[in-house]
Amino acid sequence: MQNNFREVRKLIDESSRIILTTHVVPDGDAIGSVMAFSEYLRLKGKHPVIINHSETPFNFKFMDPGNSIKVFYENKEECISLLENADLIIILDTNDFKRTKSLEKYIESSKANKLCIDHHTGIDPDKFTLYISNTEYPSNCSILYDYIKDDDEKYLTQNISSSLYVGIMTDTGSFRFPRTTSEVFRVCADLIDKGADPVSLYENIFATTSKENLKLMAMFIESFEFYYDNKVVTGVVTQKDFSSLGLDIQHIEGFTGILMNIEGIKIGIVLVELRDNIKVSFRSKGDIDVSKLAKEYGGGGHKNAAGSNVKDVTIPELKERILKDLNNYI
Ligand SMILES: [Mn+2]
Repeated sequence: MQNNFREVRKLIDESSRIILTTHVVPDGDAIGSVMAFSEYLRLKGKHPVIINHSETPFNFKFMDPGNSIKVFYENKEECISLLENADLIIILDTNDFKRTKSLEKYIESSKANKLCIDHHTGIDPDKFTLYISNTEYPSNCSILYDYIKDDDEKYLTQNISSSLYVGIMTDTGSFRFPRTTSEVFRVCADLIDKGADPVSLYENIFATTSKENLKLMAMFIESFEFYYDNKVVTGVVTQKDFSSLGLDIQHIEGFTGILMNIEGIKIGIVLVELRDNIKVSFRSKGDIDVSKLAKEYGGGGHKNAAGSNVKDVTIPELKERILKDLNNYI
């Protein structure tokens, strides 16, 4: 059963050793969520600790000026002990322990209460003590905005407002994805009134492309192939592409957007070769539900944006399989 804000507040009030975490390769909504919520908890007199599997991507580092986010593999012993001794573990912007990667087994075995606040499909209620899971929200930070405001507007400080703004801006593709409603703008207007600066936040995140990153983008665009009467486009990034430029997965932020900007495209598929699997991102327009397709490959997500990680297959093999499956979608 979906829980309400009051029940969540009570659980937080009763907890003292609180850990926050989010998904692997965190995006703006993930970092915005952990930063905003940890600051809110501190204002409530708590001493939360953020532990993430991944290092914070370089263009979101400015959001954590005190370097407060602990990266699991950098402080393994300490992080394990914090997870084992916690009385509350809060999972934000994902509902799947697997997406916390190296933290998964410690979250699974910890006796702490587990709280999920998230906006993705596919939550397993049995995994959580309490959860707020609402796929209607365009970003997890939008849920946190409602939650914090419902507690007391005074907690919407400039820092918290800025973090929430980043989550909403990035998860709505800078206010152009389908769930960009008038409510999104009402919330962002309020966050700007409370000190979020849309100009500097945007520049910090998006105006940071290096020469190498642009080269990677060029290689990615070079890889485009079109199918189904130019309604489907695929793009590929290989380990070789990454290593030749000294880059990694955090540098492909925004690549799916390039595919979906092409006129007439209904479905975009990005295949990224990682060390031990292939990460596939599915994007679609309108009523085409790619979350079902992602599910067939062991993943999930939203109707228009979903993803999977697939093991023991090459990119050409996987691409061929997916393109065949698309028959049912296009
Ligand atoms: Mn999100």
